[in-house]
Amino acid sequence: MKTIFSPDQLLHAPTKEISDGKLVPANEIPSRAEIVLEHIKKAQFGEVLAPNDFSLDPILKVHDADYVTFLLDFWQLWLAEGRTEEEVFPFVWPVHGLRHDIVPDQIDGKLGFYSFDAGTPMGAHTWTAARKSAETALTGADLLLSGDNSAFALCRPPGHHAHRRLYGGYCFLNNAAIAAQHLRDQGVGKVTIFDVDYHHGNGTQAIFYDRADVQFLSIHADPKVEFPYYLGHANERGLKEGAGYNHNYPLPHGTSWVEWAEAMEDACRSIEKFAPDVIIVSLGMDLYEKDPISKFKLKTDDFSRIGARIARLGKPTLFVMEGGYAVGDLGTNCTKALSGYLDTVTVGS
Ligand code: OKP
Ligand code: ZN
Repeated sequence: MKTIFSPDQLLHAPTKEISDGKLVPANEIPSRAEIVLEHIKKAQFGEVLAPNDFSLDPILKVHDADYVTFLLDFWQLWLAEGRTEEEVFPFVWPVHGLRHDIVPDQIDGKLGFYSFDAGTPMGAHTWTAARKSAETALTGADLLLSGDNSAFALCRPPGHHAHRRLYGGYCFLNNAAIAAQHLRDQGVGKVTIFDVDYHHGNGTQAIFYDRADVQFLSIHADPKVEFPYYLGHANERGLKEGAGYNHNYPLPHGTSWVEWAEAMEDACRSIEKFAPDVIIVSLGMDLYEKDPISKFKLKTDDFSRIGARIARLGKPTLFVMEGGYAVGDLGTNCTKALSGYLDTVTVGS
């Protein structure tokens, strides 16, 4: 299994975030990717490749042009308004009852217009890192298209909370969704995105909610008590042609392997029934018992079991990294998931 990563993904380096009503040290930091890379190299799963360059087209298939332009131009607009802070937070949003049809000219208005939380700082190099992260996922998708049976896109910043035209939850571009759409555009018939991150993949769900060609399944902490709060309930099953192709498994705080695995079995039955040509795993390691922002109780060895169960689905599989904030154990947990997959996989390489 090859891994894709670019050091440019480290350029987005927030120091603080707003969480639970206060300013705290940032959790989504460059060392997350560095420790995973170090462990991947030691594990010798295969080559580590730089992502290929892509035009903006595959990103624009998933995200609206005005949103991408905003991300791209953001730092220049910020400086042009004479602002000097190195990391920037939105603080006002067009919530229910306010207008959504006029994009403000002023930068604070734009920030709120294109975001859904205050926990996701932007800086001078956020766009560069986010674009590389998306290209890392796209390169992984291309490896599957050229015959590899699996690949690991070491994405950072993560992607699964990013909507068509909203950033939030540390995410700017939806890496998994961009890879899935790219696979579809290159002739792959059906794609499953299986999101095992502790948080609901609200962005991915929303992007494919009315589609039958991309199945979405997410096991996560119940949004009644956990971020991202406003999406991820069990009765969200998809719309129009997409009805029946969206599956949410909200689980309570304190969930450990047995209950989590039960949800996973149900999800795997739905995946088998859908019979995708490719599976994309939104691989979050924040299920871990020691994760500083999460409240599930999975242990290091449980990540091997997750990887092994995915291998038994027997489909070409792209792993796309999402969350995981217990940095000290993140490399181990990630390589456990991938080695669990590799030790079990039967077809191809
Ligand atoms: C991103 B990913 C709640 C704080 C929530 C945002 C979490 C984003 C997670 N106590 N902060 O899904 O790992
Ligand atoms: Zn998460």
